Amino acid sequence: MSSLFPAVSPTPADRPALRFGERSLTYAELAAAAGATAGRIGAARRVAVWAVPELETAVAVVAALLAGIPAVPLNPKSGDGELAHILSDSGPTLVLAPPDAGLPPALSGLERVDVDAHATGPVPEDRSAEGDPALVVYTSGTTGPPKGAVIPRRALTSTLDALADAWGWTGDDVLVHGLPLFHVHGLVLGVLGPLRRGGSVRHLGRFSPAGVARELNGGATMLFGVPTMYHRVAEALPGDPELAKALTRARLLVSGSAALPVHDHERIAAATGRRVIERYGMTETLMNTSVRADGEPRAGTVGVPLPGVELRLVEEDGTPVAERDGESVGEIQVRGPNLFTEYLNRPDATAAAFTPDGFFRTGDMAVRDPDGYVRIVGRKATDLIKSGGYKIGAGEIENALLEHPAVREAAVTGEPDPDLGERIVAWIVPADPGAPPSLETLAAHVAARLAPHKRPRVVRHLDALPRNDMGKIMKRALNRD
Ligand code: MCA
Ligand code: AMP
Repeated sequence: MSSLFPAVSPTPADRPALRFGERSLTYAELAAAAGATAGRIGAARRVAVWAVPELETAVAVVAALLAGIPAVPLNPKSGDGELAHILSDSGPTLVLAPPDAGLPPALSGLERVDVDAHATGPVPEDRSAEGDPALVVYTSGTTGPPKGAVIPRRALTSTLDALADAWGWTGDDVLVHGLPLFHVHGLVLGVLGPLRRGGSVRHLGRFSPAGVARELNGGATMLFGVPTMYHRVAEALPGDPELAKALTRARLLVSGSAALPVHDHERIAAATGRRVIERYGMTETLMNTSVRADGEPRAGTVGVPLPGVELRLVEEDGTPVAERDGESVGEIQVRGPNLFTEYLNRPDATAAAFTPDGFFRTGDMAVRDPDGYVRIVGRKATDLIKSGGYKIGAGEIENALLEHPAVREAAVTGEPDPDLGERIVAWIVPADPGAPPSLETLAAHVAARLAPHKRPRVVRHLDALPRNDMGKIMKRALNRD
């Protein structure tokens, strides 16, 4: 039996585990398919997973976890340079992919193993220790290429069990979502979460309010999404009684990855009588806090620390912020079994991320209410942008923009956006002021090099970038006026 997934076994045979569109697997079928795949990757050091939103991705990750081999999920929309970086950094032995997936040239040097979702093989004996690496998930920083966060098995079990406690999450729950499967939200919470409970997940392939309505009206009990998805639900509600009915009957609506605007929270509450629960996490920490299902779902807060998570707010000089007055701001630092182990091949970045007493510095700024509820009020780094729930480093985009011949100088910022939370703005000093590059040109240029969610949505032309005496770009001086 697997200590991560006790329910992934040949019995009981007909309990539903996964459904992607028309295709589904019971627990017995998943055990057989993942067992067969595990048998084919047995000696690998690490495996890459071509993380399209399909059944095979879930089978591949479960197979790797059953085999005790760390999995590196790849965004199938990554640019060639991004893929090359992840492959050289993480050194996977092979890539797992659906049989019909076309893989880009950047993966041509890697052995390919096609995942057969209907193969049969035995579940391997569980020989892993809880500190062993389970996943390597790449996450953007302010500068430089993304870093691989090494997530141990203990972090998966502790975070998922803490969420079960906070949300009353059981094997009777049926989760619906349309999140990508190469990040913690969609993969760990959205696929491994239901499987650890012995419940099931229905993946929409692609998010839409209509898909959410269909599944929640057809027996699903929980919805996970990023705020952009809840914004689109809130927009659709006035004209869609089926959607309103669906949300009203759901057991739990959960938002995360970025702040849910109070306006969207209130619109959903007014139309359905249901309040969306927010939880707060990070690739490096998995989940830290949540509003509890049996607690008060107050708009604008991410709730209380999860069981096992130590959370403190600290000032710039490291002094703890003791006040729970809803006003005193400090950086959130966390410690607990939910934390990652290290950034792969980056001892410098790993050391910088932790305090001497083992707390992880999240970079998120927050206050605490008198009853302990955490409210996130900002972020330390202006060079990290959250757009559609994706974390995006300004530096990566600036480097891509500077490769365009029509760009002399570039600075990237995020600005408020009602749908995406923040939209990416490119501030450009054109090489030829008479022929400045258009938004379409630069968006296509960036989308060809990086994942398309990193493309700018707005371009503004300047004669020069504002710089301080040291020559550093003053991003806070860049604004609409
Ligand atoms: C558009 N596209 C392009 C271009 N423009 N492709 C190439 N060149 C272009 N110039 C394509 C895109 O690839 C995409 O294709 C489609 O057009 C739409 O793109 P986009 O506008 O970016 O998508 P959207 O509709 O605005 O997406 C909104 C979204 C998405 C669905 C909410 O942002 C999303 O899935 N967000 C989830 C992020 C997430 O899971 N974050 C978790 C990390 P196609 O249509 O084929 O897709 S945070 C985390 O894990 C922590 C632990 C936490 O707390 O949760
Ligand atoms: P990532 O590195 O992509 O895992 O993103 C983690 C970041 O997302 C956190 O550091 C927060 O800034 C943000 N985040 C996640 N959940 C929430 C939330 N519920 N409210 C506000 N910000 C959030």
